[in-house]
Amino acid sequence: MERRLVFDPLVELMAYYADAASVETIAVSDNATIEERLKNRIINGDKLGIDSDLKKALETYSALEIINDILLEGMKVVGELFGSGQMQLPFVLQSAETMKTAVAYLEPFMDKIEGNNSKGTMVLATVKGDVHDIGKNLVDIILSNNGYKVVNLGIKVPLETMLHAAEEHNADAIGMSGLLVKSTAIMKENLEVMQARGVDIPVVLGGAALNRRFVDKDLKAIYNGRLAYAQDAFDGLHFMRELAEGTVTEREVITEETKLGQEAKIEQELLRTESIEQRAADDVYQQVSDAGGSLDTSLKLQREQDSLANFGVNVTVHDDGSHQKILELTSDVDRNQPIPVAPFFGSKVVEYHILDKIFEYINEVALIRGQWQFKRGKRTDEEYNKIMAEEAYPALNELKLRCKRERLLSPKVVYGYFPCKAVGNDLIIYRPKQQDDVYTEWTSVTPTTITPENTAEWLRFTFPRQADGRHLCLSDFFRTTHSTEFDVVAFQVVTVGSVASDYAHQLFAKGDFRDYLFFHGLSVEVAEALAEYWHKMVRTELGIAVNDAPDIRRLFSQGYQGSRYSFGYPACPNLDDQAKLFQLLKPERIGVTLTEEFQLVPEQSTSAIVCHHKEAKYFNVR
Ligand code: B1M
Repeated sequence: MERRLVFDPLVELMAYYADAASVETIAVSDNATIEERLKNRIINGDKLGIDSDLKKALETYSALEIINDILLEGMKVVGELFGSGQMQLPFVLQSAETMKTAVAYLEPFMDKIEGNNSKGTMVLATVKGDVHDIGKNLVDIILSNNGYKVVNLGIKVPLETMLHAAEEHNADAIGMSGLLVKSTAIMKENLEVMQARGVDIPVVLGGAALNRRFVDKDLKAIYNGRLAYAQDAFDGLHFMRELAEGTVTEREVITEETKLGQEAKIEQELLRTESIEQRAADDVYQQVSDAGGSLDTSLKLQREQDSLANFGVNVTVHDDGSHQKILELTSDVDRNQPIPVAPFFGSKVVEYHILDKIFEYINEVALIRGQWQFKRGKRTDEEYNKIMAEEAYPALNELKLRCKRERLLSPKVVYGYFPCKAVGNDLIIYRPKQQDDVYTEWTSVTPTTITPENTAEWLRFTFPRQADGRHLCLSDFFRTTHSTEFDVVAFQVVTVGSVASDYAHQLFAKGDFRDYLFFHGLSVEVAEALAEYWHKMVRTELGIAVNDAPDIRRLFSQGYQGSRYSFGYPACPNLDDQAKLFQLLKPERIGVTLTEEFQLVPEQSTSAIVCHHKEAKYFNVR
């Protein structure tokens, strides 16, 4: 049974992101006072020639007064404009850059006696096992340039390191960030340890896998210290502001009684906003997409269709060859689809240098609206198109040229085709019996010479099955062990190389915040584009690309036969399957390694299992 998209995910996604506007530049008249000029420079992100204005201001004010009373007032306006949806993130970062430039100019004029002038200190880290950097770094940029001291400990940070740093720097709060679902469990674990040790320092938590409900309901119940959920970097700033304003500077002591009262209040609030919160949780889920929304919208569609349909479940008893009776619960997926002929068995490494080809596969919606956060807001089409034409696309075009000129991206692929068969929820991958080096194109077993005699089981994946709906499981898209035919599955790992991660880090370290956001966003979306492009190559080699939608943008919403699933996605959520994929492909050959928490290094890398079956589309096993 083929499932069809009945609406355009791209259009859906554009509507989803169309919720913020951007602000016009504030004109600075020649008669403006020096205070106005400086404040407006911050708001406009105008750092060119700021030294002369600062020099003039120093005739009247001390360096500290300039920072606190003039420049930070400008940043406050920036925060308000962002909060009200009138200013786009890239412009906020440009303001932060200007702030940083100004502070660097003023620093030598500050008395040593003025000591630590910060409004408060946050120890900030991405939690253990998680490599995601950008969200935390945005928090760092916003806080540091609003007068707070940030001790940024980096990624994969164990709790001990955070606590040690908090003590050493006499921190007012700890900020934990994390994008993985697992990271939410690590945050919980951290809070439990802190609670057990009687630590009650205020903590703020952020990251895409979290939601307010989880923090308010589950996490607040286990930690006596002040705890807050931050949806974005400015929420982190508000939290620190509250601390600085004294509402919680004397660490809030929550007695059992007040805690119970607080819980009741939360419960009441949760009940009242049940539907809103549920929607918010769904929203988080909706955002969970590497494909810039196509995954989410496809899933949404699938969910809608599933809720209307009444699917049968097949239960069969069979013998798996070892004379064991297996009770098999399967879906109604057609197991008799023709199997495409693989061009080879085994794996290959490809170094790909034609960036322009990969650029064609960039999902610009995911990049411009998702990564760069240019939002449409209440602007008319005309106004928004103007921003696209004057800001977003020139930035994109310039950056593409820079990437080519300075070789900032180094695309590499390792991929392969493997014989396979399914049994129940397992997918068995076979290898040649008579060939030791399997990390090459196999010679002893080819798609035309394969037999049960010249192959042996190599490894097997066990995928979860949907508890309801169609009862789908990834293994359903392959021939079973009953069949005399071997099926074929492809795997791929792509990267744009550590050169991209290094360059992004350099931009952040230099304080080129806007460029950092732009380049990091582009580099991760190019990794995704390379994955999309390579999936296209795989379909072409399998001879099924004839079913591709002609418009590349339709490919982002699975306008092709089969599917590319990444481990960690809703259909195959077990990230530890990455280890098996590494066994099959040895991606170390293209410089990609796996952390103990199954994260890919360099960051701008992604892996996938590719199914050719017509019914293989995104689904969710939750
Ligand atoms: Co992928 N990825 N990804 N990915 N990716 C996620 C994280 C995922 C949730 C998507 C999904 O399920 N479909 C999922 C993890 C699920 C899980 O845990 N099981 C996932 C997966 C599975 C993977 C791979 C493992 C897939 C695979 O290859 N098998 C793979 C792993 C990569 C690796 O190991 N290096 C992978 C790859 C990739 C790309 C390379 C293609 C790309 C870049 C990844 C990267 O950034 N390093 C990518 C992307 C783009 C995403 C999503 C779509 C977006 C991430 C992002 O860049 N956000 C993501 C899904 C999602 O988040 N919606 C997803 C932009 C960034 C600025 O936001 O960091 O959330 P964020 O920070 C925000 C707020 O959250 C908040 O403020 C920031 C600014 O507003 N915030 C704080 C964050 N921390 C805060 C702290 C605070 C306050 C606010 O105070 C302390």
